[in-house]
Amino acid sequence: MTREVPCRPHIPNRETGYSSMPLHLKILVILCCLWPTLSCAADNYGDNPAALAVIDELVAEEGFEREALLRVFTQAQRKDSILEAISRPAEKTKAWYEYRAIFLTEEREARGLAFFREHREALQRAEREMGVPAEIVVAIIGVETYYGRIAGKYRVLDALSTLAFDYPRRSPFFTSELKQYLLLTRDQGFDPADLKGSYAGAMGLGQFMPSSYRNYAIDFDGDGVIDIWNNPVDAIGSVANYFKRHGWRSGEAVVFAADAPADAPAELFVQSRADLKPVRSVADFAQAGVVPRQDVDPAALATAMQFELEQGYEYWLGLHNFYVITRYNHSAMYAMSVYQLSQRLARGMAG
Ligand SMILES: [Ca+2]
Repeated sequence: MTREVPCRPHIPNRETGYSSMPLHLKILVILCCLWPTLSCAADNYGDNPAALAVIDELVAEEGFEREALLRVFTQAQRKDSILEAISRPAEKTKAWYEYRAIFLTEEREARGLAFFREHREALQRAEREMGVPAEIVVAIIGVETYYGRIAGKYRVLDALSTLAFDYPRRSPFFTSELKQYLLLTRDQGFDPADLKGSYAGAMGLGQFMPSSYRNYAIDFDGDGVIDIWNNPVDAIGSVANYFKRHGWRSGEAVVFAADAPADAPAELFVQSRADLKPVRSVADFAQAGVVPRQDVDPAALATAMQFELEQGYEYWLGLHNFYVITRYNHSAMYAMSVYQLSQRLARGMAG
């Protein structure tokens, strides 16, 4: 890197020159002149052309101070570990019986009940005000971060800068998230170099990306700051608000077990994230052989799912609220894990 940082030792009288300076000032001068070399050796984004373009945009469009942003990007570090994590070959897609074994454990249930007891007031208030059941909010936080225990160890600034500027395939997405991040830290008075998250920049107990934070995170304890990292009350309110804003319908069912013939055509079932939206009626599915085991409004729109067990399959019909869970993470198995964990938690909460 060729960035030049001016050497600015505090020399009271420049005329006296270096040789007549006291020893402690000489040391200061040497350290001060050495510092740019040391900081240039670190792989930061202070003079990266794409970062400078982001700075130009934020100055022009959002009224940021250029110098302040330059200081931020000088602290932003490229991390190879982040590029390795995001480029890791996708694991073999897990079958449902393997996937659920990760999330539906006695320990995750027990810790979820402990989280519920500790934050009962906020969870019940969120349920009253936003119509989203406590057990759904707890299950999301449990699946995302094990109730805040695994919320990410990367600096969000490093994660988003590395992916915006050194991961071309998804550069537009992460550049946009980086700008949202700089806006949210300015709005909330956070130091952008401080906050931690996942290698992809997902933050706090509920793993919000910066754009989700700006759109859906709320100050649920009323202290004037939206802290989804260290304040479980804000995290709970924010997850509930995310569900409310994505159309959760209070009191409605989520998913029903169904029966289907072993030779049912694969096209009936969710195959990819593009198929998650319910567009076909329960009656229509019943006619095609996917029959709910309980009474369900035949006019309700649903998606049919076929989940692989160690032997054979199980079948489900997901309704609108199931679709809302997939807005958090666009995967049917994710939504089913959250739902089934929530049902275990609900039994424990009632007991
Ligand atoms: Ca707060």
